[in-house]
Amino acid sequence: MLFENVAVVGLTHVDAPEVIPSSRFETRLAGTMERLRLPLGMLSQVAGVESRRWWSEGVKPSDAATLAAEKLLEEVRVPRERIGLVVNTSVCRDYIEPSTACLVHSKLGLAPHCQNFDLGNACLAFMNAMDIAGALIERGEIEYALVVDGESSRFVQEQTMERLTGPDVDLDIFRQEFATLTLGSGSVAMILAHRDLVDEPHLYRGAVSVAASEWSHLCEGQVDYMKTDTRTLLAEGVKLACRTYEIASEILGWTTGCLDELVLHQVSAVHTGKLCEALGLDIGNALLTFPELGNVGPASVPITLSKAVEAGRITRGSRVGLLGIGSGLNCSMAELVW
Ligand code: MYA
Repeated sequence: MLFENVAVVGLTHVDAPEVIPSSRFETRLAGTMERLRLPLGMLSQVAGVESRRWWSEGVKPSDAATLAAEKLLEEVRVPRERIGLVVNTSVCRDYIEPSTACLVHSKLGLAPHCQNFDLGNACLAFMNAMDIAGALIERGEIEYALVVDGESSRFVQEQTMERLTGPDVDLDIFRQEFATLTLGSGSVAMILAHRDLVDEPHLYRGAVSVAASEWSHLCEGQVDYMKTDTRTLLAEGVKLACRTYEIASEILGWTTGCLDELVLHQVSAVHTGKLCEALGLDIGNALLTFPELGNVGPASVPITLSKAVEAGRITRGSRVGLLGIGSGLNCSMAELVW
């Protein structure tokens, strides 16, 4: 989906308060890892995830998302009654029903005419929501759209460690659950609008997406359990990213070195290295947040974008590529002209 008139008004993130180093997980799992002859330090040394963050006990996904949304509304001063859509994109949710978006709508005191719904597509949902919001804005259906995401990896990681300390855990079980330990928590919010409503618009040019749903079984998650075939996911994920990049290059006019900043879905050091090698991209153009935050699911791309802006890596006129991928597998690549 490509746009002529859609702008990002602003975005912001909130870091969850508790820093949980990977060494804490590995101390807990040391007995199992020694028994299975797995090297200690894999999370930080091989996956490159040194730590992740957790919300305090009891913080719900809607609380986390609302924190980011309130911070953003304070920063951009968009009148709440002019927001026509709020989409929550988190994998984590307060309940199966009602939607988490509905809870955020209520906590923010948004208007009755403001549509609210969840959009679920694993790690890709935030980028998908930017497209849905963009389409409604381009058609003139709404003035402002708010996209939020609040992830909490605490419960699934506590449950995973509990299981992995069991005496019956074998190498296959450990390998299937390893990726769960790379997850992290955080929240993010973005407001989009028609470019004419914004003084200095950051243009959202749109995205291309490619599906490879024959690989939908490679990473399956429940509230307390996630099973991942890490090796096949890496191989097929990189292949899909290569196919998507080819189409993005054609449709968005990407040429070697034309993007000033690459905002990547944050999985691990191995994934980032293989992706950049396969696409011929300069890893120096990408801010890496997985070492400190782990994989924050659909919040990874917008949190990394927000941190790159905050760090001054992205300035007015920068061409920014958003490279997202999610279990399914689905891949989207998008461009912002900041
Ligand atoms: S889904 C979440 C997916 N997240 C992960 O998979 C993160 C964790 N994975 C990794 O960091 C790497 O895959 C690891 C393997 C480090 C696991 N459990 O050569 P190798 C050991 C325990 O196969 P690598 C999502 O985000 C083992 O000792 N130990 O390793 C959405 C082995 O020795 P041996 C394991 O491939 C979709 C040694 O490592 C495991 O280099 C994302 C070396 O083995 C394990 N599971 O790394 C789609 N595996 O050989 C993918 C190996 O003797 C996206 N070991 O057994 C791809 C592109 C990314 C960005 C895209 C943007 C567009």
